[in-house]
Amino acid sequence: MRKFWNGKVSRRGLIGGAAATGAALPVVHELVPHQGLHDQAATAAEHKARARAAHRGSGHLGAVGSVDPRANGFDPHEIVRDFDEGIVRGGVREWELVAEDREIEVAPGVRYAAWTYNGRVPGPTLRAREGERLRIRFVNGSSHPHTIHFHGIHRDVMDGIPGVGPGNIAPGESTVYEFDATPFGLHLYHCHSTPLAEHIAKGLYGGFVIDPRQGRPAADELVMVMNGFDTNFDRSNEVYAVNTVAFAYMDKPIRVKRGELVRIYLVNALEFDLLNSFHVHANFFDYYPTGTRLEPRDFTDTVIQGQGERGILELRFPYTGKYMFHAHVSEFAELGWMGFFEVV
Ligand SMILES: [Cu+2]
Repeated sequence: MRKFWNGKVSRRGLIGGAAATGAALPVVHELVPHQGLHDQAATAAEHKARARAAHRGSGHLGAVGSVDPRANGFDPHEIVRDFDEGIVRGGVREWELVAEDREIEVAPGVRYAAWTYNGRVPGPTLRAREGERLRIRFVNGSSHPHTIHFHGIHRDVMDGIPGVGPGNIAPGESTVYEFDATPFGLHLYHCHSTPLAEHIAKGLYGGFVIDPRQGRPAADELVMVMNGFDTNFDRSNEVYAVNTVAFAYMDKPIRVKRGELVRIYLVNALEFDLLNSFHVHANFFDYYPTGTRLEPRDFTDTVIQGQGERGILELRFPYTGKYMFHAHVSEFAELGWMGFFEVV
C-alpha cells in the first residue's frame, strides 16, 4: 500500500502540476513519513522540470544547455548506428564487457549514478550471425555484484543468473559466458542480480542482434533502446529517452535518406513502467516482433512493447523533411522520449 501511494503521489500527482499534488497529499499523510515524501516529490518535480525545460530549450532557445557527450563518454548519435561485432578468434566470436559505476547526465543538469557495461548506457549493441559460437568475457569492475543474462536459447549454466553456473560475479571477479547464437532475431542482455529492477534500471542492459544466416536486405540500420531514469529512487522514472539522453534527437535529428530502407532495432529496457511505445509521424512501418520471422506481422505507425520486449521496424520515407517519433505514452514523450528524423 505504502509503495503504491508513494509512487502515485511523487509521480502521477506531479504530472497534473502543483494543484494535483496538493490535492493528493492529504490522502497519504497517514500512510507515509511526511518529510521523506515531500523531499522525494520535490526532487522528482525538479528533475521533471529540468527534463521539460530541456525540451523547451531545444532547437531555438538553447537556454538550459545540453548534455555533453564527451563528459558522459558516449553519444546517443553514435550509439544509434553503433553495432559491436566483437572479434572472431578460432571460429568463436568474442567480446569483453566490463561493468563499471559511472555518473552520467541524462538530461541537462540531471545527473544519475549509473551502472554501465563498457562505460555506456545502453551497453554495446552486440551483433552476431545465427549459428555462430559466442564467447563473452565479463569483468566486474563495479562495486556491486553483477551478471550478464542473455536472451536466447542456451544451457542453464550460461544463463547469467544468481545461484546457477558462475552466478553472481563479485566486484573484481570475472567469468566467461559461452553459447551458440540462436534463434536469429533481436534480443537483449542485462544484469540479473537482485534486486532485479534496480540492477536493470541503473543501466546494465544492451541490445543483442542475431542476424539470420542469409542476412537481411541492405538498409540504414539504427538501434533504439527505450529507457528511463528513476533519479530520486522512488521506483518510478523522472526522465525517459531513447538511448539514454532526453530529447537527444530533438536537438539534433537522426538524418536518413529519402526512399532508403531504414531498419530500426527497437528494444524496451524500461523498468518501473509496464509498457512503452514507439510512434512515427506521417509514415507507417513493417513490424517484426522479436525479429524472429522474416515476414512482418504488422503494417502500422505505433507499436507497444512490454518490459524486455523488442522488435524490428522497417520503413522508407517518401518525402524529405522533419518527421517526429516518440512514445505514444504522452507523459514519457514530455519527459524526454521524443525525437525527429530528418529526411534528406
Ligand atoms: Cu547488476
